[in-house]
Amino acid sequence: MLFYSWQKMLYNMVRPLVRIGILLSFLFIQNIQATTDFSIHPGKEEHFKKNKRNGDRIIKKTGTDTFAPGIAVVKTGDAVDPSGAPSCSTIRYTYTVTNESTEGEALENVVVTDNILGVLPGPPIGDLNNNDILDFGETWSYSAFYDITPQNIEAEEVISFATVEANLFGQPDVEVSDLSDPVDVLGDEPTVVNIRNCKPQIALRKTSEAIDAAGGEGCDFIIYTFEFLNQWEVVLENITLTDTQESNDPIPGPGSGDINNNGLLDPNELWTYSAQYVITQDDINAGEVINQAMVEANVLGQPNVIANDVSDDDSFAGEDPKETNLIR
Ligand SMILES: [Ca+2]
Ligand SMILES: [Ca+2]
Ligand SMILES: [Ca+2]
Ligand SMILES: [Ca+2]
Repeated sequence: MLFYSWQKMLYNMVRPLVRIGILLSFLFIQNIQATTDFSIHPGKEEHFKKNKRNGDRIIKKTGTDTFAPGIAVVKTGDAVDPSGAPSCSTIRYTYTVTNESTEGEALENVVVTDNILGVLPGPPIGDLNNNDILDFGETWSYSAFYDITPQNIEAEEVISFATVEANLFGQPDVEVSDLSDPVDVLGDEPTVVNIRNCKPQIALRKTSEAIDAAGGEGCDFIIYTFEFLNQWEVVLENITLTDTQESNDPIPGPGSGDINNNGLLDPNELWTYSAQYVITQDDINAGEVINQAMVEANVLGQPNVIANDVSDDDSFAGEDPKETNLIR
């Protein structure tokens, strides 16, 4: 959850700054409006004066009859690949930029910046007259793909936001901006993409039986049985089972469980391995053998997205080492 907290913290840090930035721009606009040359917007001087009283509509939607250039960006995200199929590798973000000005003002120098993707390249879809100006009534949309990281998968979600900046057409000093919202042109909330289904989970149980050379209960060998289960919805590959008792060499297997025989640990497959350990005099003197196994795998095609688990002695949930009692 570290990444989640970091994202959230960053967002919480940035949000007030952006708001302060918007406010400062707003105050700045109020000052420059007093001296703005209105010759390029004949008839708008009165509106600017009203605007000075009522504020930028994007900052506070107060006035209904003000001349207030405004802009909004709505950012949505889905964990899909470029074909649109569900994915745990990429998120497609879509940014919808609207001209929220109150009296048909045009906006230029539109720049959309994402906190995880940087400045979005254009051209956007929706510049109907192809003049690079966000005319009143136009809705521009951008899209971009984000590569999901192992940290994102660990956090089970990706939290992000975008900002849009522009200026009133012909007036570089009259700036407008907005912080994105996932739904509402008036909102400023982060976009949260849930990738909980992408988190690989594997669970390992290790049981044992001490036997004699003839196969009955005894102190010659320990037969270990390792069972592990893919508990999530993604396919795992490169499955490696090791044990503290043995060398670091992986234990060969599986003995059973690869139902479709593809060498991959598919969702809900339960693989079973077994290994035999020769009991030593030291073990007998100690009265028990204690050890623990670990299984590790990665998501198919994503070597950096690792699932692993340390064995429990009687369940798929715990982390207790296996104690094999040798006292007869
Ligand atoms: Ca246009
Ligand atoms: Ca907003
Ligand atoms: Ca399989
Ligand atoms: Ca465990």
